[in-house]
Amino acid sequence: MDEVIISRAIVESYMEDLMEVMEVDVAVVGAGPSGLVTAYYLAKKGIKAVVFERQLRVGGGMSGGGMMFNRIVLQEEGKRILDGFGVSTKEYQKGYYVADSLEAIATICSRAIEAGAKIFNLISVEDVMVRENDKITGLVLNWSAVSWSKLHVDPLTARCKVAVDATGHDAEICSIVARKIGPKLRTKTGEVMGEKSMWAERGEKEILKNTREVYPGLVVAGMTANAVFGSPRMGAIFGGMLLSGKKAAQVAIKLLQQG
Ligand code: 48H
Repeated sequence: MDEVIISRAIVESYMEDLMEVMEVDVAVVGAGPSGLVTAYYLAKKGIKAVVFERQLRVGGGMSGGGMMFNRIVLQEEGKRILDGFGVSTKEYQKGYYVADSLEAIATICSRAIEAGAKIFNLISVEDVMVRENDKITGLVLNWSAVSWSKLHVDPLTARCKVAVDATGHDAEICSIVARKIGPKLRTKTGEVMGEKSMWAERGEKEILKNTREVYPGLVVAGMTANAVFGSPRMGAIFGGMLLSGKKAAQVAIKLLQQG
């Protein structure tokens, strides 16, 4: 066993992938359920997609299920998405299905990578790249450890044709855009409107309408979509996150086709 060979293998293989994603079709921020589903549906269509995740682990809020009971609930349409991934679900009552949140997230992540998506953990997106036509043209990256250590280290960048904000409740990328570029999001106020209190039925219904291009070159997915457009939260029902991820991929594909 040669430790240096092991080290070289890790560094070379990682760098190869990192170099590869410096220019992609779609860059997704956040490896929660919506971001991973988006990446899967893009990769399945042969689109070059990358996901940057701040944390050590993937899965965002899904792994914790509801209040740390690692189970999620899905309605019929959400269950069908999990069926497609081969994740088992159990009917609890008519129209309510329950699944193991760890099985769900592990499977979706594995299928996304298998389909060709690249996923990088421990990298935070701290800004966006823009050009004269006010279009998002890339993401600004740094090691999460840099911000956690409160170090001042300048970032690197990755170019993309479309970016997807799947950062969850905080809608981080949209907030950066509204703060740095101006209140130009396609919301009523131009700003991130802020998520509203729990109303599962409405939250789940509105998330699909909210999953769209919110700024040239920037699509919102998952909880971010509701936070940006001022729709309610929905608790531990996860169908909306999966359906939103699928729709975000479709929106991104349309944008790529339009050039
Ligand atoms: C890199 C980042 C950055 C950054 C954040 O929170 P998530 O699970 O998001 P969704 O929208 O896929 O799923 C939401 C769901 O988990 C949830 O919270 C629900 C349904 N809540 C309902 C309710 O009522 O509370 O994942 C977002 C991911 C996380 O892993 C973050 O670490 C990551 O994005 N992230 N990664 N750069 N700047 N910001």
